[in-house]
Amino acid sequence: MYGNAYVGDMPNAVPEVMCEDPEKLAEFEAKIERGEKIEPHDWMPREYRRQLIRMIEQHAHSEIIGALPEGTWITRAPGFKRKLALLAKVQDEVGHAQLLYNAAETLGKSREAMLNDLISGKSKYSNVFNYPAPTWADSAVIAWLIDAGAIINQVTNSKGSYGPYCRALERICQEESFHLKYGYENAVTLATGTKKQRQMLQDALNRWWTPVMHFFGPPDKISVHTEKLMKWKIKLASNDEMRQQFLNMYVPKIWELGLTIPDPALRKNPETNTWEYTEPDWAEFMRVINGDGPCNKERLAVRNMAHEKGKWVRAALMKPQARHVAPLS
Ligand code: BYC
Repeated sequence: MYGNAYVGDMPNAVPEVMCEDPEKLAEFEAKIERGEKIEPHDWMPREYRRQLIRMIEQHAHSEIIGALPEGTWITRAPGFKRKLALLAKVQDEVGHAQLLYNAAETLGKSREAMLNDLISGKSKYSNVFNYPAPTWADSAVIAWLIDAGAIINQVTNSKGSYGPYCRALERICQEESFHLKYGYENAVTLATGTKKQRQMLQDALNRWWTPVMHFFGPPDKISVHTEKLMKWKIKLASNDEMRQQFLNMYVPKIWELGLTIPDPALRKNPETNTWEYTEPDWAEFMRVINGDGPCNKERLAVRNMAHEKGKWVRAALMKPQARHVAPLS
């Protein structure tokens, strides 16, 4: 089934991809099959372009909005070294957004339009950043487990078909690896600390488990875009495959720290070699990604404020004289 891009609004409307020049489409798909990259100047189906813009834009928004929950801990980080590390991490995340907006722009949507769609609530961004980070342990869990999930997703998709997105992902993954180590170190410090610190970490894990399970997207059987994205190698693994990979790699590490995962049904089935778990509440997921999570309004209000306050900077940078380099005296 070809997702939701249809030409015309009649009941017998045809999927847009079927209106493409069949020869060009076949050539395009053969190129992807051979493992070659599609570059911005290459011919591509409108639906491929639309899907890439949607996904890369959402990813870019997730990076700038994702800087907010951890960003609130910069002024309160315990100790100077952690403050420096967190500052660098948050700065990296904003830099990732920059790389991703650049990649999305190669497909023809302007940065201004993307930012407007974020602020107006038209575009989505990752569910996880609509939850609060009330303790230092929450920032540790974000940096460890959310970044771990992001690495699984991004390393996989960096082998994809669209050149600019893949190159951005490769660079991003290198930085995310540092974030993961930083998050893990913070988690280990809390797990091996006082009883109060261990409890703080456990409470944070309890809060984040459901959002982390949601992070990889809805189950394959109800995912809207996976089939098409995988056919065109925009996505190299399905949502459930990535969730399984995360569980395989991180459940043992979480248990190793003496933490309890808040899902009594979680176990690896030795016969199927897959993890069984209680389905996280998908109704909650839908509410959160559609604007009704605990922090959606707050996140967009902060983003809007930053956008407004930065107006004069953008205007100054766009002035022709701002582009001249001052002569050396
Ligand atoms: N959150 O058909 P499906 C980071 C939406 S940031 C919100 O399965 P798809 C970090 C989906 O968009 C890294 N929405 O979708 C930053 C679709 O809605 P629309 C974030 C979600 O695209 C700062 C609908 O549900 N990573 O690491 O095949 C600090 C149906 O879903 C989510 C990326 O953005 C979600 N979790 O697969 C720390 C990776 N999941 O658009 C860390 C790039 C699904 O039809 N994105 N939806 O209205 C992807 O890989 C894919 O888009 C997904 C979803 C796997 C997320």
